[in-house]
Amino acid sequence: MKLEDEKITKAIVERFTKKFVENLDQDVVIAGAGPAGLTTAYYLAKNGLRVSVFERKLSVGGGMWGGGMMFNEIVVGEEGKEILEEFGVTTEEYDRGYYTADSVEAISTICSKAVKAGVRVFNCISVEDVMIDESGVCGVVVNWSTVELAGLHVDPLSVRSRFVVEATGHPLEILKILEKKVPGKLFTKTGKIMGEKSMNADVGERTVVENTREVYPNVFVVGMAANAAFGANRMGPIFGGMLLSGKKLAGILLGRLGKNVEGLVKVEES
Ligand code: 48F
Repeated sequence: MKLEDEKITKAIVERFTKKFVENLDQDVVIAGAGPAGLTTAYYLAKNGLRVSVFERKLSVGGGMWGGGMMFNEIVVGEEGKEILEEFGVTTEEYDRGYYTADSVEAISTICSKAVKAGVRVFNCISVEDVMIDESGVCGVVVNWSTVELAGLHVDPLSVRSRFVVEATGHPLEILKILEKKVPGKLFTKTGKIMGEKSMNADVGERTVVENTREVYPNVFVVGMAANAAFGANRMGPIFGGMLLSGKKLAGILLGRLGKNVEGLVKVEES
């Protein structure tokens, strides 16, 4: 059979368009495909929700690939290890309460499981704004990352969703937009972004789970973004908190949609 170049093009364009159009009205849209965003997405899709993840970069995975300072191993605690094992990632005990995993195996497996559970990941697309109505945020505004990089004046497109998840990590991009453009205060002590504090793995790992919550009507923070929003410490290359935060948020969002799922953290209203 002779391959026709134009058929290859048509297949890609038609299939992508179908995928994009079928995902314009979601239960949950997640900005950022790091470990926290992908873990949230996995548990949501596994429990029947329609979930899209928009990722600015060509590759998904955020900061997990690089382990610590590009030594491509990650560390997790006891509960983080259990989540990695649930994903099928190999872990190895280093010392009591400290487990390691190959960072490439970890993030590629988490992403694969999320996609197989039904999550739609759109890479090379950045969330540049939110959609808003009387109930609060009701979707995201997206554009090709290349448009942003080239500084082109090209209008974006919109995707509706019941809930939006801020999973952009340290830069907290979605919350910065909200603080600047949207009326009303954030659900933090100051009503504003409180800002990430310096490294303290012990505190940061704990608070990242505590800070996983709603931060503006229909907008939830997860992973490093949760600590940056609520003024808590960064924790460096220990990743259990990212996974636990994602799992907790999935439980909260499923609960908000009336689906309390056994094994996920119970609904916690902010
Ligand atoms: O930074 P990232 O990995 O966030 P995370 O899931 O995990 C944090 C850890 O990697 C590490 C840590 C704790 O162990 O401190 O840093 O909370 O993933 C965030 C992803 O969001 C993408 C970005 O490219 C990255 O892959 N991103 C950032 N801004 C946007 C975005 C945006 N506006 N639109 C789409 N994606």
